[in-house]
Amino acid sequence: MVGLGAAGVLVGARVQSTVAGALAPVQAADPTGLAQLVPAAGRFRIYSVTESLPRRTLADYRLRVGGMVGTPIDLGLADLEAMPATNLVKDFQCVTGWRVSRVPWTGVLLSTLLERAGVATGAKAVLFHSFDGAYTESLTLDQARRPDVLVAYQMEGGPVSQAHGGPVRLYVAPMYGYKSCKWLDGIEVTDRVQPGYWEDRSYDVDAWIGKSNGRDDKAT
Ligand SMILES: Nc1nc2c(c(=O)[nH]1)N[C@H]1C(S)=C(S)[C@@H](COP(=O)(O)O)O[C@H]1N2
Ligand SMILES: [Mo]
Repeated sequence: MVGLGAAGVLVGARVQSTVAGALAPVQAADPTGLAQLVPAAGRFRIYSVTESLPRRTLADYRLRVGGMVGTPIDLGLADLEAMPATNLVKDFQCVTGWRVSRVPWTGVLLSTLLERAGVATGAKAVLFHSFDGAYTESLTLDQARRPDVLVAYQMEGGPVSQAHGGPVRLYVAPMYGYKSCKWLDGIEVTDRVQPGYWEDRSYDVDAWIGKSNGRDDKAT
């Protein structure tokens, strides 16, 4: 692959590891003690580019949709849950090679939120903000309106856990995992695509699974 390669993600991400209860590295990397939550990660690996896993209580959680929109909106988790829900069962694949097949996801289509806020003329893209204070991601408006791009509040049959980016994370089914911004608290409509955290570190902005990052036939 091009750029940093897999090691770039693993080292840069201060990876909190995981498969099948391999907890030692997680505890070592987690001064907050929140790593206890990680066994629930199951087949996933838990990533955070920050030192600890950020937390929002359900009562405190807000998702803001703003930028180039007609009507900025500000939603709590209950507001999201009251909107039409979409269920998807789809794979999750990290650019470093691990893949979790047939994951159930539930949430609100990003397109529904954009429609509700009203995208302004001249807008071209969407920038996602995380309440970890460090991670961002982006999509073109066309990508953002796809029927397999979800603002997810459930995965694997339960609430999105804190470790997986709860209470709300993005899920961009056709792209590598780094597009699926965890701890999502802001959706900003913009006039251009702004490269996100890993894209500033050499990963492709268009992160189509199997067709980006120079790994067309290496994605497994
Ligand atoms: N805020 C934030 N979102 C993030 C990341 C991160 O480090 N911070 N890592 C990304 C990467 S590279 C992957 S593969 C997935 C991992 O999701 P998981 O931790 O739920 O397995 O989250 C993505 N979203
Ligand atoms: Mo990833």
